[in-house]
Amino acid sequence: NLTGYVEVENHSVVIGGIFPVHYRTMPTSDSDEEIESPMCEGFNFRGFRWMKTMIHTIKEINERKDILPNHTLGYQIFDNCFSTTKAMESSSVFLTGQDEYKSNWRNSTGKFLVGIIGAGGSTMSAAVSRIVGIHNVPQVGYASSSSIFSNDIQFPYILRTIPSDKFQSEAIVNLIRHFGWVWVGAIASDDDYGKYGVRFFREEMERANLCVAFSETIPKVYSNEKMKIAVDAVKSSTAKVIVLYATDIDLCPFVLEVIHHNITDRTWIATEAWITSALIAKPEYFPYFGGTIGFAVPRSVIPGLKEFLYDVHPSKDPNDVLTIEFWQTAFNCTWPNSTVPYNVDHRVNMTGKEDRLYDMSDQLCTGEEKLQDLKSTYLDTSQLRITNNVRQAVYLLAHAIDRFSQADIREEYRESAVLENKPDFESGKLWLYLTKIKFITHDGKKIELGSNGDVLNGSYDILNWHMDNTGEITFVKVGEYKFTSSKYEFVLPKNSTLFWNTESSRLPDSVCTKVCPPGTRKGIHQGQPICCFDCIPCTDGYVSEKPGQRLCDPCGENDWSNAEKNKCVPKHVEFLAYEEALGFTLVILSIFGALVVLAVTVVYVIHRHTPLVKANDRELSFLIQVSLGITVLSSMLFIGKPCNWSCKTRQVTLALGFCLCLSSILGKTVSLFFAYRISISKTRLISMHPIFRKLIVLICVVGEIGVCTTYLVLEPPSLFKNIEPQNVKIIFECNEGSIEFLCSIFGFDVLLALLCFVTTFVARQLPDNYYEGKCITFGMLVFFIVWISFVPAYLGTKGKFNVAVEIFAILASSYGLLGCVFLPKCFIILLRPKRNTDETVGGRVPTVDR
Ligand code: TCR
Repeated sequence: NLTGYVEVENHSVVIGGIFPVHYRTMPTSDSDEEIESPMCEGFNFRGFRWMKTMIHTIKEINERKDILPNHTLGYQIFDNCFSTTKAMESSSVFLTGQDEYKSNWRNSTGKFLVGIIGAGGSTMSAAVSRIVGIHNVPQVGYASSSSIFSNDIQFPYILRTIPSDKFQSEAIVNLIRHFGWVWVGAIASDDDYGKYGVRFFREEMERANLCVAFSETIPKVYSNEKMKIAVDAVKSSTAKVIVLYATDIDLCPFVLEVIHHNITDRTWIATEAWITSALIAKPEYFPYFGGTIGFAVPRSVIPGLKEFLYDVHPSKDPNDVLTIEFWQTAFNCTWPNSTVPYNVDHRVNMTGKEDRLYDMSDQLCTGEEKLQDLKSTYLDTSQLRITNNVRQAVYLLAHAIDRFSQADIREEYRESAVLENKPDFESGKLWLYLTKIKFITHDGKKIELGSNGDVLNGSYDILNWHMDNTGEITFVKVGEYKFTSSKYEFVLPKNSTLFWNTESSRLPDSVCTKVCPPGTRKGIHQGQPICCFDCIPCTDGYVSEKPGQRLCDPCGENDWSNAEKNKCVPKHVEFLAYEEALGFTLVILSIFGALVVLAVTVVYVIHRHTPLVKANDRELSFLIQVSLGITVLSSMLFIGKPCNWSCKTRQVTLALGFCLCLSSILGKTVSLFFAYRISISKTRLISMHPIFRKLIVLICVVGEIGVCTTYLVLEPPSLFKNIEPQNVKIIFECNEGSIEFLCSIFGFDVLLALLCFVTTFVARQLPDNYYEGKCITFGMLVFFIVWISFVPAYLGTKGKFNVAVEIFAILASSYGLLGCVFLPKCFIILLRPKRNTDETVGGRVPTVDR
């Protein structure tokens, strides 16, 4: 029941081989009396080519004079039908020559079996290795890439010429990273290849901080529900890039399912096992699978192989059932008198129905069919990748035997010991040679394996599926991935054209959540993959300038976030500006005040000879006018962007202005007070000499100037930028330096004001000239009310309003004094000139003369 090829006669040693020449075993019919090994179905042209390649390589080695010059290699090759049971059956036949069912073991070929090539996929190799491993028979895998074989303890006698999937999984993650995908799905076949490959892939993804959107398996035996789970995962996920970790044969039902469900707009990442598979790279599948990108074992050209492959004809050997089946399947005819019954392929399709792909044709084969006209995977030598691995596997074994046969260091390893097939020969010893073999292949590649039988360094081609002008799928090499056990090199030239099967034909993006735009940050949910997140706007004062930031960055001291939170902008600077309404109004008020003061002065100057003006001490009045002008205009120093000099001058000017004003008033009131004392004592006291009034003013002003100067020298006020990080704006204000000094200069003013008030209040009974005393009392009251209410208002405001309150107080008090002291007099001077006569002045009261 096992099919394959044997050639052992006249050969010194035999190499075993196991290849998947069929896709699957047929279900056994229960009615059979005898228990039989299941039959195979679905002819695999690729596997047939691999098998032929092994034979071709052995033939080549036998003809060579430099390897094993005195000996020739025989072979015994079996088909494993892509099934574990068949593979194990073959391996037991290798060792015993008998079917598993019969228990009397005997030597299979009568020759020494040095090693086995195969057995195809990882799961089968693992099974074979369990049997032959216990007999220490070395095994060289050509397609068994699973990382499990790197484990020396579990699989001590297996070597391979295909790199471990560890490298491929790493390579896939690097590819994903290269294209900026972060959210990728994975589908694996339900065997050692898919499962271990995807496991490694997931670990690598995690390490690279990327996310696996889903990870499903394709069932080995068709199951509707299991397939549905995988397909639904693909359909419902937002991941547009999906890794398919499976052999082409296992992948077929899934591919049909994808087409059945019309799943387009996905980019598939292929593993080396299906990237160049003719089963999947069919033009009719291109709308769904075009643009596939993935890795492949480097291809090679094998001299002479093409001719050897063409040299196949069923008439050569009527017992060669594989060739007959090949012929029948390739040309869809029946070989005359053929006993080959299984030329069918029962494939279960996505609807669960059986789908007969090939059937016995009524047409008889003539034997004249032309292989040249045939388009078959078997004859396609453009993609010799695994095929080349088969060749290298055979060479590896042959080189080891060669080396081994020359080693005569120790008796039991001598050539004769091997070649005379002595029973005491331990095939396990060959292993020691196998792992040390280094050789150069026909295409100049260096083959060298690690002590655990793994390929140490190598490369993958990066292939991309394009459609050429003739409507055929071509595998375009777009880059290369070189690796050693510690390093890798990813070469994907910029100018290589990539085909993407997306609507826009542009690089697909595969993300769970779109990258957060600037102005927001990623808010990752607890327990969810890091690739899925919410975009949370930055808080005030924080920005994210680049898309996809994890955190928002704080703006510097002088900056604040803009409304979109994507840029720091200079903080708004706050001060009472001339341009704004409030500032402007205050300026107008202060200029108006100054003009009124000027007007009063003009009136006084014009009427300087009238009794009223004379009676009230012209000089002091003038000084009051000047000082009021100063205070009114000093409010201008508070408006506008503060700077060092304006900070220094503003309070001092104000204090001096008030000092001058109040001391001048005091000068007046003091003389009133004296006049009063005179009037009540009725004694003729010497009235105050006018020079004393000026002296008072002088002393007060000089004192105030002294204090102010010390203030400015010792602890001057200065500009202060109020930058609080949590503040939206920078407030330009003045730091008043020493509060004590400030209080004392204004305290002096207040003292003067109090003195004024007291002296006039006491003298209020005096019917003075033009109610001077009463007016001043009233003016002082206004002054006090304004400044007392100023205090709470000042403390209750911030920033520029603070300044505005102060200006208001200055203007109000100045206007108050102006109004109270000068308005009634101007009224009399201008509108009641009759009252401004000597009689009035002198008639009522003793003149406070000068
Ligand atoms: N390793 C797979 C089997 C396999 C394969 C292939 C089968 C590989 N490459 C190409 C057919 C064609 C890689 C395994 O199971 O280990």
